[in-house]
Amino acid sequence: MSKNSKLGLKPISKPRTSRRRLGIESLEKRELMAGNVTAVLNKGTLTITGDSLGNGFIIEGTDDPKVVRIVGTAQAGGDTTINGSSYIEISGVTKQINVNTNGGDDNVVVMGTGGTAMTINRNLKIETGSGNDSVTIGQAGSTDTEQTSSPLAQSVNITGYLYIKTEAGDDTIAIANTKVRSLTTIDTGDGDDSLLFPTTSPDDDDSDSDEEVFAVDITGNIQLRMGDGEDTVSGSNVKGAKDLQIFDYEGAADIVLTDFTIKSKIQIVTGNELDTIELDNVKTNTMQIATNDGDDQIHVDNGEYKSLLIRAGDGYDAITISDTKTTSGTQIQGEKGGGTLLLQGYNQLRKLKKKGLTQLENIA
Ligand SMILES: [Ca+2]
Ligand SMILES: [Ca+2]
Ligand SMILES: [Ca+2]
Repeated sequence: MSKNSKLGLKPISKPRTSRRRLGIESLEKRELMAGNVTAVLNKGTLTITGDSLGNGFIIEGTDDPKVVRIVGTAQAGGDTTINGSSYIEISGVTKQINVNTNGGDDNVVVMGTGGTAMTINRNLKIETGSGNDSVTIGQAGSTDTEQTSSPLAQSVNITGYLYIKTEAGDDTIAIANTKVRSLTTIDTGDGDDSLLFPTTSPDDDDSDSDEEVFAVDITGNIQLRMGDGEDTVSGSNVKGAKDLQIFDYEGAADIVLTDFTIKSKIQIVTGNELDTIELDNVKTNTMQIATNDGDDQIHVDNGEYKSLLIRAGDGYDAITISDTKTTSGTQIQGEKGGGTLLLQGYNQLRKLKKKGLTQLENIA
C-alpha cells in the first residue's frame, strides 16, 4: 500500500456505490472467479493491465482532469478488482492512458461522470487481446433511464490519438459523444466484430419524439480495419476533418453509415463475400467504394461528393443511387458477373460513366 501511495495510487476499500456487501465465504469464492487489473502510474502515463480472466472496469473522469477513477464491474462471473480493490483513484495522470486487458472476455468503458467530461491529456490506447471483448468510449445521453442528468456527463475528450485493437474473438466497440484531436485507428482483428457509433438518444423533453445527437468529432485521419469474419460498421453523426478509411477483409461486411461528414476522402474496401453498404447523408470530397468479389449490395442515398467511384468487382452486384449529387465526376462499374444500377429520385451525377451494369428503369 505504501508503494501504491508513492506511485500516486490511492486504493479505496469501501465500495463507492451501493454494491452488495459480500460475506467472507462469498468473498473467497469471488476471488477465485474474478479477475484483477493492475493500474500503474509512471511519469504521468497510466498503464492498466488485465489478467487472463474476463476483466470489466470503467475508466472515469473526475472534477480534476489529472485524477482518474477506475471502477471494477461484474464481468465473466465475478467483480473485477483494481489493484485488489473494488475501485481506485489515481492522481497525476498527465499523459497517455494505456490499457491491455489480455485474454478472456473483457469489458472496458471510458466515460465522464457526474457532470464532468472525461479528458485524456494525451493518447488513449486500448488493446483487449483474444476473447469476445467490448470497448465503450463515451455514451449518447445520460446513463439514468429518465435522462435527467447532463449529457456532458458522458462525454470524452481525447487530446491525442485514439487506438483500439481487439484481436481475435467477436468484439463490440461503441463510440459516442467523443472528440479525438488526432488520429483514430481501430483494428477489430478476426471474428465477427461490430463497430458502432450509437450517437443518438431520446430527447429528455417528452413533448416530442426528437432525438438528441451526441456526435463523434475526429480531427485526424480515421482508419477502421475490420479483419476476417462477418463484421458490422454501423452508426451516425461522425465528423472527420481529414479522411475515413474502412477496410474489411474476408467474411461478409455490413456497413451502414448515416449523417457522416468527412472533409477530404472516404474509402471503403471490402472482401470477396456478399457485402452490404448503405450510405445515407454521407458527405465528403472523394468517395471511393470497392467491394471486390461476391454479389454486393450498395445503396448511396442523399450523398454529396466532388467525385464518386464505385467498383463493385466480380459477382452480380446491385447498386442503387438516390438523391445524390456529384460536382466533378461519377464512375460506377461492375466487373465480371454484371449486375444492376438503379438511379432513383433526383440525382445530379456529373460526367456519369458506367460499365458492366444493366441500368434499371427509374421507378421513383
Ligand atoms: Ca482479461
Ligand atoms: Ca480479451
Ligand atoms: Ca475480433
